[in-house]
Amino acid sequence: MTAIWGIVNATPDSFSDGGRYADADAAIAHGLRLRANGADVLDVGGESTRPGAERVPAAEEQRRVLPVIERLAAEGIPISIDTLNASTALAAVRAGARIVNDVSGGLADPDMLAAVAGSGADIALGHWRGPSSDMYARAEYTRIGREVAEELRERISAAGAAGIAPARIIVDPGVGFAKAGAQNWDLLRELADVVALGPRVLVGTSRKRFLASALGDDAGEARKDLATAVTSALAARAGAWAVRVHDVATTRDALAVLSAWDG
Ligand code: PMM
Repeated sequence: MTAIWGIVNATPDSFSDGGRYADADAAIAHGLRLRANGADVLDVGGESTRPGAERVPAAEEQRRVLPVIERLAAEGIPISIDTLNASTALAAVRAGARIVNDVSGGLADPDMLAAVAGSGADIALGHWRGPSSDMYARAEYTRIGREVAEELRERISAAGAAGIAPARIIVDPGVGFAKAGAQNWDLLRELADVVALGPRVLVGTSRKRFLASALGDDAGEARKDLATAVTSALAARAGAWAVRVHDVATTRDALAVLSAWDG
């Protein structure tokens, strides 16, 4: 069955003034809830990669994520670290993370692939064409599935050249990264091109902006989570090995229904 990656944001909660320990405690509690709801992996991140997001210094990113990773890994939960920084990836693996989730596929930090190679961790390589601040300027495709697969193939080669064994590689088509609106639906429809590359495929659609073209602009979180469960089940049907979601319980149910349907 398709695995579920639960998203744990170790970013400051702008609605609380509880300070750093309160933020870490909240992220840990959230991770434990997602695990109880059926997450197979917890994906911990300390820097937003959303469109238009500004970069966070690596030292601050590590201050946010390391206590959270240490605690959740100590519970025996498989952890991935969502980062663009090689130094954060290494520190996270030392703290117990088993997978490095780099949405840039090793492009943002020239040291990333070599660092992961030496660490023994698996790596998820995302399809990426540049920083979140201006990624829509690069959202031009003629046949998106094939182009994304081709660009991911280059990242797989680069990871291999850096010494990462093929069995340690996961690829991710990067829904929302340098893709606007309907391009994301086209990409999901053509997911077979990415699955055909060979490595395990991770797909992240959770609460993303493109869902509005199905639901309307005013859909709240609950409706976006339902839409995410549907897109995640469809991605699973199309061959995804794992899906990355905020609301684990809804997607868990959708995957269970898919599995019952398939018998
Ligand atoms: N999307 C976001 C962050 N990290 N990692 C992977 N592997 N795939 C994704 O699609 C992905 C990611 C951005 O979404 P968020 O800010 O809601 O977490």
